[in-house]
Amino acid sequence: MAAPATRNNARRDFYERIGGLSMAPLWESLHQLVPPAPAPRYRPAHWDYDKVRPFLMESGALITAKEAVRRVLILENPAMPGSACITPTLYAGLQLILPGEVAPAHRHTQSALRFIVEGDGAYTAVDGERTIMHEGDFVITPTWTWHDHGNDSSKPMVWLDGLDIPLVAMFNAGFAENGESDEQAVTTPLGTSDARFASGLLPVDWKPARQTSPIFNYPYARTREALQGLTRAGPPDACHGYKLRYVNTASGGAPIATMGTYMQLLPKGFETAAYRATDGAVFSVVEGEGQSTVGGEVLRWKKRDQFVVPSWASVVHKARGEAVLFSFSDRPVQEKLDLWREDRGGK
Ligand code: GTQ
Repeated sequence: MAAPATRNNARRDFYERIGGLSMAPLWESLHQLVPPAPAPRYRPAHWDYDKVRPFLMESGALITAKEAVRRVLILENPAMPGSACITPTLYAGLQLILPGEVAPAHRHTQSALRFIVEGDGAYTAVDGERTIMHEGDFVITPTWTWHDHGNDSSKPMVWLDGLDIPLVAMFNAGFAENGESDEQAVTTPLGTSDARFASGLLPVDWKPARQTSPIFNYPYARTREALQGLTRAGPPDACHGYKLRYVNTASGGAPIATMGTYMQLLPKGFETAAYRATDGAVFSVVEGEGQSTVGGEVLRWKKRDQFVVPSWASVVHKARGEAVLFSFSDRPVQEKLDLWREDRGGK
């Protein structure tokens, strides 16, 4: 072997020459390409609704829902500027729709979830059926379904949009098109999906045509009741408190193929045991206040705040009074690929 300086020069020269053929030496980057454990390049972050809401309302005066198509303030991970991502696989935004407005019909291959943060009575329509939304409801917009949103109530409505935009972009599998009219014709009466699919039963000969749940709206009233029931049924889990996952009753899997959705109740004063998992998750605070220590960083939250926990970051939640947290992540995708892991800190 030559002396180190000569050797390094020879290597640099070699890298330059193979670079001309669009090749690179694996040995210079092997450790980063195949890290010993997840080393996410995004951060924990928190959006205080008291600070966010005035900007949302200001956006309402700047542009109509019709002109904007979707009047949304994107929640972008501060470590990924310009990416429109909250995690490398997930998109999140807060959508505002004012009384009398319509966000015109379109469809895309990206799947969306709506989690209602503020307001009552606006609707979203999917393939000819509307659902009226209330705070805490979780509503799905399956891949490639026509959807428009409207607000026939007298108050602004704000919801958290969760989409698999970055994941679909990674596959370069995105398609989109606009509807012929702003509002879809209503072809299915209000409450039809709920009546047919939402009671843990399915019409006897019904067969799913796709992986998404036949349930359109998972209303908060039922979710809350389920959580309350769980508190009476046994002790809280050390890492999660009382945590439920939303389910596609036809498959047992997640309601949306690409995004898992969860709701958890933390009893008054409860502090979770340290926990980490490979799915980075976006949280929306439904009730109460508290704090989450995420990779050593303390995020203090209260009702209607949003926050993000990166992959493999250790998290400890602590509720002041009783608190309820909604969250979503790419866990179903990781599970399908045999990638998902968790670390319950030995508990
Ligand atoms: O409501 O269809 O936040 O297409 C981003 C893209 C919402 C929607 C977003 C979208 C939508």
